[in-house]
Amino acid sequence: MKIFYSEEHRKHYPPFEVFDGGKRVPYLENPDRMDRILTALKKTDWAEFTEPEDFGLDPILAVHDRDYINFLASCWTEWLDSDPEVAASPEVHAFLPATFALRRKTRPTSSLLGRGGYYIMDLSACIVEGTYKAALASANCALSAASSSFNLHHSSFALCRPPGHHAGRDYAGGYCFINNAAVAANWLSAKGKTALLDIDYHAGNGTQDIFYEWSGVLTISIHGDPDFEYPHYVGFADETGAGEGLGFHKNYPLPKGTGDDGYLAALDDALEMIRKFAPGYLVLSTGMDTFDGDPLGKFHITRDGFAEIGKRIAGLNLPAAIIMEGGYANEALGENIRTLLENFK
Ligand code: OKP
Ligand code: ZN
Repeated sequence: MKIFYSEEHRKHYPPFEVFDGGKRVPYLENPDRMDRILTALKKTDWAEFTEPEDFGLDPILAVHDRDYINFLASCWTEWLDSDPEVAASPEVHAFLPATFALRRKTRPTSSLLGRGGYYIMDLSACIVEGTYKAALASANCALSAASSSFNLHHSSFALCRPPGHHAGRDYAGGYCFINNAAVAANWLSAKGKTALLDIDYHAGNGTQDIFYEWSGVLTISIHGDPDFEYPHYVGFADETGAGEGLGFHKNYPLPKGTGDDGYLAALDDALEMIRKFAPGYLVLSTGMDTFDGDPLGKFHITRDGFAEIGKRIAGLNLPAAIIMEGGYANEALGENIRTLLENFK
Protein backbone atom coordinates (compact mmCIF):
# COMPACT_ATOMS: atom_id res chain seq x y z
CA MET A 1 0.00 0.00 0.00
CA LYS A 2 1.25 3.47 -0.84
CA ILE A 3 2.00 5.69 2.16
CA PHE A 4 2.42 9.38 1.39
CA TYR A 5 4.80 11.09 3.77
CA SER A 6 6.85 14.29 3.81
CA GLU A 7 9.57 15.36 6.27
CA GLU A 8 8.19 18.89 6.01
CA HIS A 9 6.04 18.40 9.13
CA ARG A 10 9.06 18.46 11.47
CA LYS A 11 9.47 22.22 11.54
CA HIS A 12 5.89 22.66 12.65
CA TYR A 13 6.61 22.06 16.32
CA PRO A 14 5.32 24.94 18.44
CA PRO A 15 7.08 25.19 21.83
CA PHE A 16 3.76 25.10 23.75
CA GLU A 17 -0.03 25.13 23.55
CA VAL A 18 -2.51 26.51 26.08
CA PHE A 19 -4.85 24.07 27.81
CA ASP A 20 -8.10 24.68 29.65
CA GLY A 21 -7.50 26.94 32.63
CA GLY A 22 -4.70 28.76 30.81
CA LYS A 23 -2.16 26.00 31.46
CA ARG A 24 0.85 26.30 29.16
CA VAL A 25 1.85 22.74 28.21
CA PRO A 26 4.16 21.04 25.67
CA TYR A 27 2.57 20.69 22.23
CA LEU A 28 0.77 17.35 22.17
CA GLU A 29 0.47 17.16 18.40
CA ASN A 30 4.21 16.56 18.02
CA PRO A 31 6.64 15.08 15.44
CA ASP A 32 7.17 12.00 17.64
CA ARG A 33 3.67 10.89 16.57
CA MET A 34 4.88 10.49 12.99
CA ASP A 35 8.08 8.73 14.07
CA ARG A 36 6.07 6.13 15.98
CA ILE A 37 3.94 5.43 12.92
CA LEU A 38 6.94 5.35 10.57
CA THR A 39 8.72 2.86 12.83
CA ALA A 40 5.68 0.55 12.97
CA LEU A 41 4.99 0.70 9.23
CA LYS A 42 8.65 0.21 8.21
CA LYS A 43 8.54 -3.20 9.91
CA THR A 44 5.83 -4.42 7.53
CA ASP A 45 6.44 -5.84 4.06
CA TRP A 46 3.59 -3.91 2.47
CA ALA A 47 4.19 -0.23 3.30
CA GLU A 48 5.52 1.57 0.24
CA PHE A 49 6.71 5.05 1.26
CA THR A 50 6.27 7.73 -1.38
CA GLU A 51 6.90 11.50 -1.51
CA PRO A 52 3.72 13.51 -2.13
CA GLU A 53 3.24 15.31 -5.44
CA ASP A 54 2.76 19.09 -5.42
CA PHE A 55 -0.80 19.90 -6.53
CA GLY A 56 -0.45 23.68 -6.16
CA LEU A 57 -2.97 25.90 -4.40
CA ASP A 58 -6.03 25.38 -6.64
CA PRO A 59 -7.43 22.23 -4.95
CA ILE A 60 -6.84 23.82 -1.54
CA LEU A 61 -8.57 27.06 -2.54
CA ALA A 62 -11.53 24.96 -3.72
CA VAL A 63 -12.41 24.36 -0.06
CA HIS A 64 -10.65 27.24 1.73
CA ASP A 65 -11.03 31.04 1.69
CA ARG A 66 -8.17 32.81 -0.12
CA ASP A 67 -7.68 35.48 2.57
CA TYR A 68 -7.45 32.76 5.21
CA ILE A 69 -4.73 30.91 3.27
CA ASN A 70 -2.87 34.23 2.77
CA PHE A 71 -3.06 34.76 6.53
CA LEU A 72 -1.48 31.32 7.17
CA ALA A 73 1.22 32.06 4.61
CA SER A 74 2.43 35.37 6.11
CA CYS A 75 1.45 35.08 9.77
CA TRP A 76 4.80 34.00 11.17
CA THR A 77 6.97 36.58 9.38
CA GLU A 78 4.51 39.33 10.32
CA TRP A 79 4.64 38.18 13.96
CA LEU A 80 8.44 38.17 13.85
CA ASP A 81 8.48 41.71 12.42
CA SER A 82 5.96 42.99 14.96
CA ASP A 83 7.83 42.24 18.17
CA PRO A 84 11.58 42.49 18.89
CA GLU A 85 11.16 40.00 21.75
CA VAL A 86 9.92 37.36 19.30
CA ALA A 87 12.68 38.18 16.83
CA ALA A 88 15.30 37.84 19.59
CA SER A 89 14.30 34.25 20.43
CA PRO A 90 11.81 32.90 17.87
CA GLU A 91 12.24 29.28 19.07
CA VAL A 92 10.43 29.91 22.38
CA HIS A 93 7.56 31.78 20.73
CA ALA A 94 4.49 30.91 18.68
CA PHE A 95 1.82 33.12 17.15
CA LEU A 96 -1.36 32.79 19.16
CA PRO A 97 -4.03 35.47 19.54
CA ALA A 98 -5.87 35.89 22.86
CA THR A 99 -9.07 37.37 21.43
CA PHE A 100 -11.33 35.38 19.12
CA ALA A 101 -14.04 36.59 16.76
CA LEU A 102 -17.50 35.14 16.94
CA ARG A 103 -18.72 34.53 13.42
CA ARG A 104 -21.84 36.58 14.14
CA LYS A 105 -21.51 40.17 12.90
CA THR A 106 -17.72 40.16 12.97
CA ARG A 107 -15.17 40.83 10.27
CA PRO A 108 -11.45 40.25 9.88
CA THR A 109 -9.57 43.50 10.52
CA SER A 110 -6.22 44.32 8.99
CA SER A 111 -3.98 44.02 12.07
CA LEU A 112 -2.23 40.69 12.55
CA LEU A 113 -4.01 39.99 15.85
CA GLY A 114 -7.32 41.00 14.26
CA ARG A 115 -6.81 38.44 11.51
CA GLY A 116 -5.44 35.91 14.01
CA GLY A 117 -8.50 36.02 16.25
CA TYR A 118 -10.75 35.86 13.20
CA TYR A 119 -9.03 32.92 11.50
CA ILE A 120 -8.16 30.86 14.60
CA MET A 121 -10.72 29.28 16.93
CA ASP A 122 -8.69 28.14 19.94
CA LEU A 123 -5.33 28.06 21.72
CA SER A 124 -4.02 24.87 20.15
CA ALA A 125 -3.51 26.07 16.57
CA CYS A 126 -0.16 27.74 17.24
CA ILE A 127 1.70 29.08 14.22
CA VAL A 128 5.50 28.97 13.96
CA GLU A 129 7.96 29.40 11.11
CA GLY A 130 7.42 25.94 9.63
CA THR A 131 3.65 25.78 10.00
CA TYR A 132 2.46 26.92 6.58
CA LYS A 133 4.90 24.74 4.64
CA ALA A 134 4.05 21.76 6.84
CA ALA A 135 0.33 22.34 6.29
CA LEU A 136 0.82 22.52 2.50
CA ALA A 137 2.90 19.32 2.50
CA SER A 138 0.27 17.63 4.65
CA ALA A 139 -2.48 18.62 2.17
CA ASN A 140 -0.30 17.35 -0.69
CA CYS A 141 0.01 13.98 1.09
CA ALA A 142 -3.81 13.81 1.25
CA LEU A 143 -4.18 14.82 -2.41
CA SER A 144 -1.54 12.30 -3.45
CA ALA A 145 -3.44 9.58 -1.57
CA ALA A 146 -6.68 10.65 -3.26
CA SER A 147 -5.08 10.61 -6.67
CA SER A 148 -3.41 7.25 -6.01
CA SER A 149 -6.69 5.70 -4.79
CA PHE A 150 -8.32 6.98 -7.97
CA ASN A 151 -5.58 5.82 -10.35
CA LEU A 152 -4.83 2.43 -8.78
CA HIS A 153 -8.33 1.73 -7.53
CA HIS A 154 -6.73 0.70 -4.25
CA SER A 155 -6.59 2.22 -0.78
CA SER A 156 -3.68 4.43 0.26
CA PHE A 157 -2.55 6.17 3.42
CA ALA A 158 -1.62 9.85 3.87
CA LEU A 159 0.60 10.34 6.90
CA CYS A 160 -0.66 13.89 7.40
CA ARG A 161 0.79 16.19 10.02
CA PRO A 162 -0.56 18.70 10.94
CA PRO A 163 -4.02 17.09 10.94
CA GLY A 164 -7.01 18.78 9.30
CA HIS A 165 -10.56 17.94 10.35
CA HIS A 166 -11.11 20.92 12.69
CA ALA A 167 -10.10 23.46 10.01
CA GLY A 168 -13.03 25.08 8.23
CA ARG A 169 -13.17 27.11 5.06
CA ASP A 170 -11.72 30.15 6.87
CA TYR A 171 -10.43 29.03 10.23
CA ALA A 172 -7.77 26.99 12.00
CA GLY A 173 -8.29 25.15 15.29
CA GLY A 174 -7.54 21.93 17.17
CA TYR A 175 -3.99 21.56 15.73
CA CYS A 176 -5.50 21.87 12.22
CA PHE A 177 -4.79 24.47 9.52
CA ILE A 178 -5.74 23.02 6.13
CA ASN A 179 -8.50 20.42 6.06
CA ASN A 180 -6.58 17.64 4.34
CA ALA A 181 -9.48 15.19 4.23
CA ALA A 182 -11.90 17.80 2.86
CA VAL A 183 -9.39 18.82 0.19
CA ALA A 184 -8.98 15.15 -0.78
CA ALA A 185 -12.73 14.43 -0.73
CA ASN A 186 -13.51 17.50 -2.79
CA TRP A 187 -10.84 16.46 -5.32
CA LEU A 188 -12.20 12.89 -5.47
CA SER A 189 -15.79 14.07 -5.80
CA ALA A 190 -14.94 15.38 -9.27
CA LYS A 191 -14.07 11.76 -10.22
CA GLY A 192 -17.06 10.05 -8.61
CA LYS A 193 -19.43 10.00 -5.68
CA THR A 194 -17.43 10.30 -2.46
CA ALA A 195 -18.19 9.57 1.19
CA LEU A 196 -16.08 10.92 4.05
CA LEU A 197 -16.12 8.99 7.33
CA ASP A 198 -14.43 10.63 10.33
CA ILE A 199 -13.42 8.19 13.09
CA ASP A 200 -11.25 10.63 15.08
CA TYR A 201 -12.39 10.93 18.71
CA HIS A 202 -13.26 14.62 18.21
CA ALA A 203 -16.14 15.85 16.06
CA GLY A 204 -14.95 16.86 12.58
CA ASN A 205 -16.44 20.34 12.80
CA GLY A 206 -14.36 21.79 9.95
CA THR A 207 -15.33 19.01 7.57
CA GLN A 208 -18.97 19.32 8.63
CA ASP A 209 -18.93 23.09 7.95
CA ILE A 210 -17.21 22.80 4.57
CA PHE A 211 -19.69 20.32 3.08
CA TYR A 212 -22.80 21.19 5.11
CA GLU A 213 -24.83 22.68 2.27
CA TRP A 214 -23.66 20.34 -0.46
CA SER A 215 -24.85 16.85 -1.43
CA GLY A 216 -21.70 15.99 -3.41
CA VAL A 217 -19.87 14.48 -0.45
CA LEU A 218 -21.66 12.47 2.26
CA THR A 219 -19.95 13.33 5.56
CA ILE A 220 -20.26 11.25 8.74
CA SER A 221 -18.49 11.70 12.08
CA ILE A 222 -18.41 9.36 15.10
CA HIS A 223 -17.09 11.12 18.21
CA GLY A 224 -17.26 12.11 21.86
CA ASP A 225 -20.51 14.00 22.48
CA PRO A 226 -19.84 17.76 22.17
CA ASP A 227 -22.04 18.14 25.22
CA PHE A 228 -18.86 17.25 27.20
CA GLU A 229 -16.07 17.20 24.61
CA TYR A 230 -14.07 19.50 22.32
CA PRO A 231 -15.00 21.17 19.91
CA HIS A 232 -17.98 21.80 22.24
CA TYR A 233 -20.35 23.68 19.92
CA VAL A 234 -20.88 21.40 16.95
CA GLY A 235 -21.23 17.68 16.24
CA PHE A 236 -24.74 17.08 17.62
CA ALA A 237 -27.08 14.39 16.29
CA ASP A 238 -29.66 16.84 14.95
CA GLU A 239 -27.15 18.46 12.57
CA THR A 240 -27.91 16.67 9.31
CA GLY A 241 -27.00 19.19 6.59
CA ALA A 242 -28.87 22.15 5.12
CA GLY A 243 -30.35 23.20 1.79
CA GLU A 244 -29.17 20.91 -0.99
CA GLY A 245 -26.99 19.14 1.61
CA LEU A 246 -29.89 18.19 3.89
CA GLY A 247 -29.55 14.50 4.72
CA PHE A 248 -25.92 14.36 3.60
CA HIS A 249 -24.33 14.87 7.00
CA LYS A 250 -24.57 12.60 10.02
CA ASN A 251 -23.14 12.84 13.54
CA TYR A 252 -22.82 10.02 16.07
CA PRO A 253 -22.12 11.71 19.42
CA LEU A 254 -21.20 8.93 21.87
CA PRO A 255 -20.94 8.99 25.67
CA LYS A 256 -17.82 9.02 27.87
CA GLY A 257 -16.50 5.52 28.42
CA THR A 258 -17.62 4.14 25.04
CA GLY A 259 -15.90 0.81 24.39
CA ASP A 260 -15.58 -1.49 21.38
CA ASP A 261 -19.20 -2.73 21.41
CA GLY A 262 -20.86 0.67 21.66
CA TYR A 263 -18.51 2.04 19.03
CA LEU A 264 -19.01 -0.81 16.57
CA ALA A 265 -22.81 -0.43 16.82
CA ALA A 266 -22.53 3.23 15.72
CA LEU A 267 -20.00 2.27 13.04
CA ASP A 268 -22.34 -0.37 11.57
CA ASP A 269 -25.09 2.23 11.31
CA ALA A 270 -22.70 4.65 9.59
CA LEU A 271 -21.52 1.97 7.16
CA GLU A 272 -25.13 1.16 6.28
CA MET A 273 -25.71 4.83 5.44
CA ILE A 274 -22.59 4.84 3.24
CA ARG A 275 -23.76 1.68 1.41
CA LYS A 276 -27.11 3.34 0.67
CA PHE A 277 -25.30 6.42 -0.68
CA ALA A 278 -23.36 4.04 -2.98
CA PRO A 279 -20.15 6.07 -3.41
CA GLY A 280 -17.23 5.20 -5.67
CA TYR A 281 -14.63 6.48 -3.19
CA LEU A 282 -14.12 6.73 0.53
CA VAL A 283 -12.09 9.28 2.49
CA LEU A 284 -11.36 8.09 6.02
CA SER A 285 -10.41 10.74 8.57
CA THR A 286 -8.41 8.49 10.84
CA GLY A 287 -7.86 9.57 14.42
CA MET A 288 -6.52 7.07 16.92
CA ASP A 289 -7.49 9.13 19.97
CA THR A 290 -10.47 6.82 20.62
CA PHE A 291 -7.82 4.47 22.10
CA ASP A 292 -8.18 3.45 25.74
CA GLY A 293 -5.94 5.81 27.70
CA ASP A 294 -5.41 8.49 25.05
CA PRO A 295 -4.55 11.71 26.92
CA LEU A 296 -7.16 13.68 24.93
CA GLY A 297 -9.91 11.04 24.77
CA LYS A 298 -12.48 9.37 27.00
CA PHE A 299 -13.27 6.23 24.97
CA HIS A 300 -11.82 2.76 25.59
CA ILE A 301 -11.24 1.31 22.13
CA THR A 302 -8.78 -1.61 22.28
CA ARG A 303 -6.23 -2.78 19.72
CA ASP A 304 -8.59 -5.63 18.78
CA GLY A 305 -11.27 -2.95 18.44
CA PHE A 306 -9.15 -1.18 15.82
CA ALA A 307 -8.67 -4.46 13.94
CA GLU A 308 -12.45 -4.93 13.83
CA ILE A 309 -13.13 -1.27 12.93
CA GLY A 310 -10.67 -1.56 10.04
CA LYS A 311 -12.16 -4.86 8.90
CA ARG A 312 -15.70 -3.50 8.81
CA ILE A 313 -14.73 -0.29 6.96
CA ALA A 314 -12.62 -2.26 4.46
CA GLY A 315 -15.74 -4.42 3.97
CA LEU A 316 -17.25 -1.50 2.03
CA ASN A 317 -14.86 -2.54 -0.72
CA LEU A 318 -14.13 1.02 -1.77
CA PRO A 319 -10.78 2.53 -2.71
CA ALA A 320 -10.11 4.59 0.41
CA ALA A 321 -7.88 7.61 0.89
CA ILE A 322 -6.97 7.09 4.55
CA ILE A 323 -6.01 10.43 6.08
CA MET A 324 -4.15 10.74 9.40
CA GLU A 325 -5.86 12.99 11.96
CA GLY A 326 -5.28 12.79 15.76
CA GLY A 327 -4.04 10.21 18.27
CA TYR A 328 -1.81 11.16 21.20
CA ALA A 329 -1.02 7.91 23.03
CA ASN A 330 2.30 7.96 21.17
CA GLU A 331 3.67 4.65 22.54
CA ALA A 332 0.67 2.78 21.09
CA LEU A 333 0.07 4.95 18.02
CA GLY A 334 2.30 3.11 15.55
CA GLU A 335 0.89 -0.34 16.28
CA ASN A 336 -2.66 0.98 16.37
CA ILE A 337 -2.30 2.47 12.90
CA ARG A 338 -0.62 -0.66 11.56
CA THR A 339 -3.46 -2.78 12.98
CA LEU A 340 -6.10 -0.64 11.29
CA LEU A 341 -4.25 -0.45 7.95
CA GLU A 342 -3.63 -4.22 7.71
CA ASN A 343 -7.23 -4.48 6.51
CA PHE A 344 -6.64 -2.21 3.50
CA LYS A 345 -3.21 -3.36 2.20
C1 OKP B 1 -7.43 17.48 17.58
B1 OKP B 1 -7.82 16.20 16.87
C2 OKP B 1 -8.00 20.05 26.09
C3 OKP B 1 -8.26 21.13 25.02
C4 OKP B 1 -8.52 20.55 23.66
C5 OKP B 1 -7.70 20.65 21.36
C6 OKP B 1 -7.89 19.22 20.97
C7 OKP B 1 -7.72 19.05 19.48
C8 OKP B 1 -7.88 17.64 19.00
N1 OKP B 1 -9.15 19.79 26.89
N2 OKP B 1 -7.46 20.85 22.76
O1 OKP B 1 -9.18 16.02 16.61
O2 OKP B 1 -7.28 15.02 17.44
ZN1 ZN C 1 -9.04 14.08 17.78
